[in-house]
Amino acid sequence: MGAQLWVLAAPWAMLLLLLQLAGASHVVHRSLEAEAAPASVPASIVSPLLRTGYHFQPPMNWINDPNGPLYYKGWYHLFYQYNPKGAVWGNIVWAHSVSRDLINWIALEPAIKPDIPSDQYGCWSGSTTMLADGTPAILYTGIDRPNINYQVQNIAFPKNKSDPLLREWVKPGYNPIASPEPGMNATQFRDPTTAWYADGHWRMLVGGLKGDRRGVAYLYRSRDFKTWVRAKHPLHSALTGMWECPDFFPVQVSGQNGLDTSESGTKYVLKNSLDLTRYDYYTVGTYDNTTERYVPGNPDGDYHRLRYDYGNFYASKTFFDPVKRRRILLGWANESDSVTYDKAKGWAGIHAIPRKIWLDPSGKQLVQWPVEELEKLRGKPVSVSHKVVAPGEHFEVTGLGTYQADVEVSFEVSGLEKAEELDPAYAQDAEKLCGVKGADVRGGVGPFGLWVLASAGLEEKTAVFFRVFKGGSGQHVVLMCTDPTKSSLSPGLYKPTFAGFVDTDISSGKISLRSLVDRSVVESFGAGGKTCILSRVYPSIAIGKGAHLYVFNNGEAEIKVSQLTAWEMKKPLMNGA
Ligand SMILES: *[C@@H]1O[C@H](CO)[C@@H](O)[C@H](O)[C@H]1NC(C)=O
Ligand SMILES: *[C@@H]1O[C@H](CO)[C@@H](O)[C@H](O)[C@H]1NC(C)=O
Ligand SMILES: *[C@@H]1O[C@H](CO)[C@@H](O)[C@H](O)[C@H]1NC(C)=O
Ligand SMILES: *[C@H]1O[C@@H](CO)[C@H](O)[C@@H](O)[C@@H]1NC(C)=O
Repeated sequence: MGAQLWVLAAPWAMLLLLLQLAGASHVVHRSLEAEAAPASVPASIVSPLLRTGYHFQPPMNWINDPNGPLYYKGWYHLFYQYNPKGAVWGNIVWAHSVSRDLINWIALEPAIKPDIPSDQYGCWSGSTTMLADGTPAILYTGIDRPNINYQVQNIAFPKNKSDPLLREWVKPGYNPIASPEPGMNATQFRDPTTAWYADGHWRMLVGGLKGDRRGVAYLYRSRDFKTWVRAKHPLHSALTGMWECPDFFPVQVSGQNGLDTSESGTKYVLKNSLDLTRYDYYTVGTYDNTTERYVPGNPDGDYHRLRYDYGNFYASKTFFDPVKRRRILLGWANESDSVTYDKAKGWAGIHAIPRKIWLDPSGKQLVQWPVEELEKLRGKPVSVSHKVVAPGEHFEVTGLGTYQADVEVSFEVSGLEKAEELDPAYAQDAEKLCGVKGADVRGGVGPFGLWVLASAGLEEKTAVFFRVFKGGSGQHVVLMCTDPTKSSLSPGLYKPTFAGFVDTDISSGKISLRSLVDRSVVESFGAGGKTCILSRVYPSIAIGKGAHLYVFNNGEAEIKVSQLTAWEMKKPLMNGA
């Protein structure tokens, strides 16, 4: 209730409410409690207490990729892959939501639905581009024949450019604007990027697969945004399997500001979603606009090393926000329960909290941080400072509802000499390392961190933690890990440990962690956003008021919490849910 009052305090929220009352929302309200679950589905799974509160989602049904985010005449627009008919993938349309702040969302009618020959069997992912005269254009993948996912690229424009909500889109008769050519795999040709302009030409990428292993970013050029011609060679390719949802953009070498996709940068980022692993990998490199080639800075790490998120995060897309001159990353997180559970719940899929991204001063990787607007949802803070956690000890953070919270903590470790030796067998594989050195395996320096969504008796807990190792040549190696293996007593859940290394200098002993806890999601940012891990968990007793928050230290070295601040999070407007 408090949250509702809060959002209404904002003048624009009144407008949003009016829009919703006026029927702008296509969504059907229904009570999730009213659903009777099949006997095989644990009652907690269908409980509204496990439905995320402040992460993006429609009121019901299946969602996947974020599509075509953009800012237009005062509104942020987000389109997304959506099944209007159920909680499993299928019948995909471009659903459409708008927001003033990237946090409170209003659902509109779907923007793109199958209704022309070149998209009649599906309207799949794509992007928006702002043309020179201020017209936004959508490029997206259409499926044009039944029973075989033959993929072509289409274009759509707003019907009424004066409508800030961009409710209606028209598809010109010259669609499709790109079709598979001989030698290209027609079922592996999708997800056009935002186009960029240079030297009289627009350019855009389409993801593809050559042979059975080479992921490809096909490059297309156009003078008029209507006739597109494929360049002889792709912008880039690598032996990784199919590249879905490519994303290509310039970054500033210093500071946190972003660049418009058409501005030239000294450095560029090319991200691809690897269909084989179902994770998003990126490289930082250079782009030569005369040879039209992208060269990753670290060829060894070409699409194996850096991930936006080392957890459950896929098919992401960025856009440039001209209001705050920042680049924002949106990504999809699927469920980690079963299809039977999803059907019983009536919903599946959420989006991660929008993250501002920028290049780390090292130039080697990106840094990510939840958009500052999220902080408007914070309630009264609870703080702990200068608290020592002895080896094997833990303490509880009380005074707030921790099932829907934002937790920021700065740790100080001493006794780095107690760090365990890093087994070289795991030196390149954080995930395996976390698999053998989970939160309950006693260590030297760490594991230390948070137990979130934990039950009072600790039968259930999701651990988000760091663990420090001695690497070669006297360097320390920091592992960040989310361990959900004890997250739930419910059967039938997917509970992998997720982990990434953190490229930070731990010699000062300082490292920070932020965790966004939201009922069935834990989204964490290590060392100020250098390593991020999103995990979906479904506790059975650590739900609602039964959820507790602890700081733990399961290492031999003492840990100090220099500062911890936790906020209970309010519920924003979420598409009428
Ligand atoms: C276009 O949108 C504007 C702003 O919402 C509205 O005033 C106008 O009536 C619309 N025009 C048409 C033809 O629908
Ligand atoms: C296209 O790629 C798919 C997936 O790897 C493969 O099964 C199929 O045989 C390929 N088709 C052609 C014509 O190469
Ligand atoms: C091409 O790249 C160069 C070097 O980065 C840059 O100075 C130039 O502005 C770019 N040209 C265009 C048209 O963007
Ligand atoms: C999300 O669900 C898990 C468990 O079913 C799968 O293993 C992942 O591949 C899937 N992720 C994506 C991006 O589809």
